[in-house]
Order: sequence, then C-alpha cells, then structure tokens
Amino acid sequence: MREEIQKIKEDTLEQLTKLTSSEELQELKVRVMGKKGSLTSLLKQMGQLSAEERPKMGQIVNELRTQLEDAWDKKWREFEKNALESRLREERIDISLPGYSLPQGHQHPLSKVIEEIEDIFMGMGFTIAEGPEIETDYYNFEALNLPKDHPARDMQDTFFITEDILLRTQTSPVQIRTMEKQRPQLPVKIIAPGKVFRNDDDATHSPMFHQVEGLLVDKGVRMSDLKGLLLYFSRQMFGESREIRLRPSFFPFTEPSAEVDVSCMLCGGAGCRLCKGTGWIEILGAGMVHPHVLEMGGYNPKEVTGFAFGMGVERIAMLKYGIEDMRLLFDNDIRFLEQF
Ligand code: 2U9
Repeated sequence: MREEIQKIKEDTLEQLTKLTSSEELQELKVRVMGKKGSLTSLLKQMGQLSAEERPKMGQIVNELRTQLEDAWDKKWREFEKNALESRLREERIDISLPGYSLPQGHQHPLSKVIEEIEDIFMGMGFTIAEGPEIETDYYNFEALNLPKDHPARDMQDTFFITEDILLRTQTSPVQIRTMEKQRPQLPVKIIAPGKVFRNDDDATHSPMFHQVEGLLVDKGVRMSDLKGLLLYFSRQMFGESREIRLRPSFFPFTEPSAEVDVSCMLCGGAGCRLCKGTGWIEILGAGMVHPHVLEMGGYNPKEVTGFAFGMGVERIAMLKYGIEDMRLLFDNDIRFLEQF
C-alpha cells in the first residue's frame, strides 16, 4: 500500500506540472480525490489493514492529502494570476487615443422658421397658444362657422377617428378654446403654431404640415390694423423692401376675407420663374373674424371686432430659403438640415 500511495503522489505531482488551465486542474483533482478517485479507492481498502498498520497508513494518507491540497492551491493561484495578467494586458486602454466623435443633429428649418415667426409676433405683444392635435368636430368645424354639411367642410380632406373626433385640419380650434377660456377679457392677442393634418399626399402636399395662425380680438380692431401688421410681418420675414397686396377671397370663419401676396423675394417684383412672371407670391390668408365665430368664442360681435390670419409654415420656409421640393423638409437628411 505504501508503494501505491507513493505512486499516486509521484504521478499527481508530475501531472500537476503539465497542467495548462484551471479546468484541467479541477479534472485532475476529481481523478485523485473524487468519489471514484485513485486516492479515494485506496482509502476504501484501509479496512483490510491490521489494527497496527491502519493508523500509520491513515497518517501517511492525511499527509499526502495536505501536500496535494497545498500543491493544488499553489497551482490554482498561479492560473488565477496568469489569467488576471493576460486580461490586464488585453484590456489596457490607450488614453492617448482620440475618442470617436458622435454625429451631431441640427435644428430643423421648420423649427427655425416657427421660432422666427413667433419672435416677430411676440415683439408685437402676441402670446403663443397651443392646443390638442386630436380635436372634436365642434372645435375644428362647428365653432368656426362650418356647420355639418357645409360645402366648405371637405370630408375627403379630414382624418376622422370617430364620427365626432378627428385630427385637426387647422390650428383655429386653439383660438376658439383660448377665447372661451379668456372671455370676457380683452384683448385676445395670440398666435397658434402647430401641426395640422389633411388627407392628401403628393409632391406638393403632406398629410401632416405646420401652420401658424393669429387672432386679435379687441374693441375697434379694423382691417387696416390687419394690413399694417401683415406688412410689418412680411418685411421682417422676407426683407425690408417687400410690399404686400390683399386680394378678396372667401373663408367661412372670416368676413371680409383676403389672400395676401408679398412682392417676389427673388426678382423684387419684376417677374421671374418663382412668381411665374406676376411679381407677387401668395403667403397667407386673413380676414376680419366672422361675427358668428366671435359669438361662438363667447364675445359680443356688437362690442368687439377681430382679425385673424393663417399661414403654412412649409410654404414660408420654402420661399425664404429657396427650397424647391417640399419633401426635403420631411426626409430629415442631415446634409440638408445642416444648410440652415
Ligand atoms: C378663429 C377665427 C378665424 C384663420 C385663418 C386663413 C385665413 C388661411 C390658410 C393659409 C394656408 C391655411 O395652411 S393653409 O392652407 N389659412 O387662409 N386662416 S383666416 O382664421 C381664424 C382662425 C381662428 C377663431
């Protein structure tokens, strides 16, 4: 038995020197000390020894065990140390390397134009009002003098959610809501910028676009006030030498109504490709608020008057920056956005 113990000892210590990983070490441990290991089976034979031999042999086996445990521990620590060192080598960070630059976004030209329009009107004492994009039939149509089956209510153009709930087709509901909230206080002097939705989609129409509408309600507001304000706005937006003209038009919510042209910002009025030779470019619609709409907002049309106007932001942006295709405004291509 002594020889066998000696052999296990020699074999094990020799194999230990050949190991290359902690997994192999674990396997060797099982081969020697595991349930079916060589040392374990030897221990099982101890019962066959004489009473005199047994304690001696027990002592030898215990010593071997301690010796092997120590050798294993040493080897284990060696593997751990190597693993740590190689990790440190592999994961070393070169702090002198320049970092990756993150791609930067850019403010959208539509946001820029909206901010510019807001600044111009805030400079004239207007405040900014906002409201829901999902509206009721009442605020989007009824209160704006567009009763059910009015011919100007183009059902084809409206995204309905239910019979009574829809995506707003204009920002005018914001003005009705503001009048309701504010009455009987005067003046009501707001602009309402925001997204609007219409069911058409081609090269010149998008199902979602942006509007800025304005409303001024007070005692003694006149059409000439509207004209002066729009001239000031046009010059701020498109240059000091711009002129404007008003052409009679029709909107259900204003009476009288006008379409507003600005003298061409490309040719100055001489006639060119942009203004199709006319010298004028349409930029917005406007008019005196219809008495019925004032009433729906909670104001007495015998005591107060008001004007309103509305413009499409995409159109203003395209004219201001010479953008020829509206779809560029919706692609969000950074190479396009960075030009503004
Ligand atoms: C209230 C009363 C009146 C808003 C107005 C227009 C004329 C107009 C168009 C411009 C281009 C819409 O985006 S567009 O297609 N808008 O021509 N909008 S007057 O009138 C109002 C609004 C609210 C209470």
